[in-house]
Amino acid sequence: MYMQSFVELLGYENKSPEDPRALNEFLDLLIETRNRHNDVVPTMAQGVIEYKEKFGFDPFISSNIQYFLDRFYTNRISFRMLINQHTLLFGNDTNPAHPKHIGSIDPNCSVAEVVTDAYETAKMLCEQYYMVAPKLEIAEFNAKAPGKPIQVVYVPSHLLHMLFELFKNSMRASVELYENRLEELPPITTLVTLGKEDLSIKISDGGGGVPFRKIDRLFNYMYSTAPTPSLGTTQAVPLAGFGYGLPISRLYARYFQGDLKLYSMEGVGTDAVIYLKALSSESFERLPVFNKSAWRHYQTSPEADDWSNPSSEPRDASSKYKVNP
Ligand code: P4A
Repeated sequence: MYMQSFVELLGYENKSPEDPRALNEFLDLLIETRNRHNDVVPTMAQGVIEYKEKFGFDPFISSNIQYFLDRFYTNRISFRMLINQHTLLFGNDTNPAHPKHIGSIDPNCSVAEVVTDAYETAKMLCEQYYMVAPKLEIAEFNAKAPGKPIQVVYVPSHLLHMLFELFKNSMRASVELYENRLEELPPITTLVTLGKEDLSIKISDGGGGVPFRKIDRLFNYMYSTAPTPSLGTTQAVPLAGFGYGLPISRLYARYFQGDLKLYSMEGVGTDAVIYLKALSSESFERLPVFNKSAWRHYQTSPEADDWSNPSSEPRDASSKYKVNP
């Protein structure tokens, strides 16, 4: 797929952007290319499943897969964004629903509106599956311009993707913890804040939390890829996807120099925080580069652990995980 797309797009390398026919064909090619790559995430997930079935889980392979897929999906986010910009700006005149948007960018993205939108969508799924959903409470604190609504130059679809994922997690944790005392189901609270440098969005739930030891797993592609119960069937499990929701959401946040962090307190609940840059001048895109240092990542084999391990002697360098003995 990538070979075909690359070769086809190279066919336009020397064509003039002034030629309206070439421009129209290029537009069609971009749309075709975008469609060809629609199912890349589940396809790669299937690859990870098949690897795990054959070889089992391996911490060295897992860290290489993590490194590779983070870079691969960042690249995909980037060129889908470029394709979307091109097709939206060259395709039709203006987006009737959002005349002020520049392609997929909203120069005045109201964060609280996207929060509400993401919550409502997650709530619908949650109610379909559990017959109930936690309430939402939103608060804003604008430290830069007290009292003014919080806006940012951003891609609303990226923000919606991240928030939707976090709301699904919070709803699932909350409803499953309170299933026998639903009248006590705690609300999900959201705090949107704006400072000089950061625009932060915190989603807090009383869903019982995750032990600290298990937090990294929620972002791990290899660990969280389970043979999905719903592939090819109509009976989907609404609040669980491929398990790639969190790692890919974090890539969306990092793509414009932000981040996504989970702060969980086991026994109580989880705070998920999305950090965005408040200033568009600092939201330049973050892209992987391929160089010696990237290559070294895949070549470096794990040496003996340099921290003590209560259950065994430190593993020596001839371990089974070593790739280049
Ligand atoms: N407690 N807290 C969370 C989860 C549990 C949680 C959870 C059991 C774990 C896995 C999952 C969904 C929820 C939360 C908010 C988050 C993340 C995890 O943003 O309450 O599916 C992947």
